[in-house]
Amino acid sequence: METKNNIKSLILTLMLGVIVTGCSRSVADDRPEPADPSQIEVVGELEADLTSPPMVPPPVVKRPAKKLIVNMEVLEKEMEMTDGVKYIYWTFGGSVPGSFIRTRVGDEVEFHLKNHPDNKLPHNIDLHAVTGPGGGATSSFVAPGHETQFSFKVLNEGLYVYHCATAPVGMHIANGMYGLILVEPAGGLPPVDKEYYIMQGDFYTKGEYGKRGLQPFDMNKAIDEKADYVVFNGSVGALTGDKAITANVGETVRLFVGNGGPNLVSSFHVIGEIFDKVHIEGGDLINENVQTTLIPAGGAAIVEFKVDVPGTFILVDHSIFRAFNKGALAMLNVKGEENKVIYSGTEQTGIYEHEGGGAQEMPTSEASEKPEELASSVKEQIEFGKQVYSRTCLACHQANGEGIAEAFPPLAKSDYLNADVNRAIDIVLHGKSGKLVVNGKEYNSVMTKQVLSDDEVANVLTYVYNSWGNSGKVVSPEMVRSARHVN
Ligand code: HEC
Ligand SMILES: [Cu+2]
Repeated sequence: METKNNIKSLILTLMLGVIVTGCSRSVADDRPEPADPSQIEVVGELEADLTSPPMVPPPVVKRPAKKLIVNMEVLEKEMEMTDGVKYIYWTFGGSVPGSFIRTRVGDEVEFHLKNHPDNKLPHNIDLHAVTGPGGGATSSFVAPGHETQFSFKVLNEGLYVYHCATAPVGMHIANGMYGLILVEPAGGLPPVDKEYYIMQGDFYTKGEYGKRGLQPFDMNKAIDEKADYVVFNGSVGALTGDKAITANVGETVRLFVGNGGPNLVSSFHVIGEIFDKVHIEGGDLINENVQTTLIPAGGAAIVEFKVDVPGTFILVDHSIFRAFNKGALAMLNVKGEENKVIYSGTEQTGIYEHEGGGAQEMPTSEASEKPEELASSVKEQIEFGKQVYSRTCLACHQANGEGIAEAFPPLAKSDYLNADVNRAIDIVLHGKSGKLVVNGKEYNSVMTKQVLSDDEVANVLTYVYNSWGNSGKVVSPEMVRSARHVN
């Protein structure tokens, strides 16, 4: 009896021991964190993985709060605003927007801000995710060749803008000094298939949109809020063509969208998609089934949607002249099976002919008045022509000259184009409407008259004729001049 009881209690003790140790181990891992984020203890240290746009670092998922070391370097560097236009950008980490920082609630961020020795100006950083004076700006002022360090506890989840706050603040922001910092909740955001980083910004240059050369910042235009460029990710076409973001049919896409300003608010919209969810202003409140979300200057939003059909989806600021005339246009390419239940191709053509079908004129510009750099060789004609093409024709005839089925005829290997050079000149000068057949396919639409100088027309057509398997014809400004005088 005694022994039996002893054995029984021994077994009980052993079992209890197993249960208790088992429990205590899982308690250490899954113990609920204090509700007050300032009380969350950090476990170990981690160097933050920073990414340049449109990529974002991997999700935090279940990692505990840590001491997170952020190493960020300010770089002043020349980059392209659009074909043929250069600009001296001031950047956090070498890109516009700056490197993406991904944290979680409770992290203790140790921020190291370096100012590269080749830079010309002092800078600092104000992170909207920081609770503290100047969002860090008062502690991070740093001269070229120096490094500064400050720490903050991450208290509020959400998507936040960071920017330089060195005087003149507007100028530092206008030159590209902004980016996003994401604070995930404990356990992370719900998983999705694709995540991207997009940020709008407005730019002010001495020369108007497309004016070639290195363009300096224009303070007066910035004060008047008259932007020459409104772009996603720092330049015209940063996310179009080969650089478009991508997804597959059936996937859920999450966009971290910020607006650096300095001046303009963004009416962010994706043509042909509806946002299933929007974290309004980057916070906790989720709105559903949204067409266009307003993103203030110095604000952000997280938008999520499932892509159901293949195609190219155009991301725009729906203040629409900014999209089609100032650069605020990006692309999402979705690949996969069509779904005719959701969307079934062309059912009617000619919908763009609502203005009577006649060739319409583009509003006049000073294009013909401004002095222009003349091409001195065919090679230069092609080079300059490519720039005209990117600014003027690409939106319709596409980067590869293949056009868009049913809407815009191809210029690549176009039998129509190659058959008659004078007719092509005439089309660019005077526009074209009515039926025409290109490579066996009929088009019945309208191309507006293009307001270009004789040299620009000569260059763009020479570029077109010398690209994508076309005949290699050279169009001279004289040919354009005589065609202009016929009409
Ligand atoms: C707003 C959209 C749009 C723009 C911008 C545009 N085109 Fe077109 N283009 C069209 C359409 C539409 C047609 C067919 C018109 C019709 O159906 O009568 C066309 C036809 C043509 C044709 C004859 C058909 C062919 O494929 O060979 C040529 C050549 C041409 N465009 C060249 C240009 C060049 C060069 C530019 C830039 C300087 C340009 N287009 C800008 C829409 C555009
Ligand atoms: Cu700065």
